[in-house]
Amino acid sequence: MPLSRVSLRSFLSTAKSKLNNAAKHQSPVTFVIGNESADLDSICSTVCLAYLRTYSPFSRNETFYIPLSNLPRRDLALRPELTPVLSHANLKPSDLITLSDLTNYPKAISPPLTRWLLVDHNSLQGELGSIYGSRVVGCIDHHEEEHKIPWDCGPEPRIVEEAGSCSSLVLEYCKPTWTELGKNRSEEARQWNAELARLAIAPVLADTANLMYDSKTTTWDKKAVRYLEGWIMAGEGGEEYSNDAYFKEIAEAKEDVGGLSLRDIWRKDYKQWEERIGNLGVSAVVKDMAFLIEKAGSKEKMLETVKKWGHERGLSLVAIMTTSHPGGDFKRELLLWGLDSKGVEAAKKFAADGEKELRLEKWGEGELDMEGKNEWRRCWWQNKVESSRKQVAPLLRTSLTSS
Ligand SMILES: [Mn+2]
Repeated sequence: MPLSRVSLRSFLSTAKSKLNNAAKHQSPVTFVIGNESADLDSICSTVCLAYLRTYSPFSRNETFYIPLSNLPRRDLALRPELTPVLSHANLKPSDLITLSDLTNYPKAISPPLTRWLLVDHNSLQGELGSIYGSRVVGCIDHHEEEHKIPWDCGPEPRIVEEAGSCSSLVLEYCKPTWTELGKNRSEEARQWNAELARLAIAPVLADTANLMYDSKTTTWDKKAVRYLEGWIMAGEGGEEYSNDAYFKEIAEAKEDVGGLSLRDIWRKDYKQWEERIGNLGVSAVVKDMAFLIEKAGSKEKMLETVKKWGHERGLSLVAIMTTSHPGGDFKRELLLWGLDSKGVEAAKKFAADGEKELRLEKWGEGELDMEGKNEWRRCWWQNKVESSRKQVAPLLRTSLTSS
């Protein structure tokens, strides 16, 4: 018998108590978990997939999927864009389930009792990965295939496809479920659909710049927006909804990082890869170098915080990728710093190979560049603006493993 549907808010509060019970009694539990950068896409995709899987009318069992945001609770404050999105879904950041809700983290529940469904990544990283990596039962993702998940996932999805947002792939997979649930046209059900759709559409709009970002937007994203706006408009006050206004609201909230410290800005949208030779960390930042320098007080002070961050994370290679849109032009900058001999070698290799591929151009007069014995640093304008971290990080990883 499928479980009967409730609002998103009740779903999350039930999930929280299910999780506590499972930890207390060491009973079986199924998680849906996003990636470690825990951005809007990861968080919204996780909640939507867990919700629709749990209440699927096609479900033959009563599996409850617990949506886990892959970050400690205090880091929710680093995602200012979450607040407006969640509020349209009648949720607050405190309703989300985070790593801080796992008692005795990371060894919360004995691995054989757990099943993990990954969204927005296809390899469980970090401490969770080393403990629960073998318990992954499926994924829906739009990153490079890491060949970590079994090809046959039985009743769970195993989807790795190109799309602007992972949420579009989640929606495509769940569409039959949602359409079936949507046959209930009660006022309450229509409101729940509108709230869920607000959550699902937010990362699609944010990651494709309201479908205007040609090199990122795929058919999945366009189809998702068309489907989701239908549910939003059918909800209360839906006549007034516009994708454009919602996108602007999210984009403005996302860029509101003035209140954060530089260390928080580095760790806000951060990914780390641990290679045999050394660690690579890449921060994506929604403001340009000029903003960061101004915020720090000087170039030296800004660089000092980058170095400190790299050391804190034990990195051989640290990179800061910025985005900005002065006068409406979309721009990218890339700061790359080799912090030890391996990192220096890799950074030089990346510069030699990547300069042409990413159309890198010296930033300013090269005043952020540096060549030391065990350190090497470059800052560029990245003129191939369509390459985000998703494309740049694999190049950095290759230079680290092949140097
Ligand atoms: Mn994503």
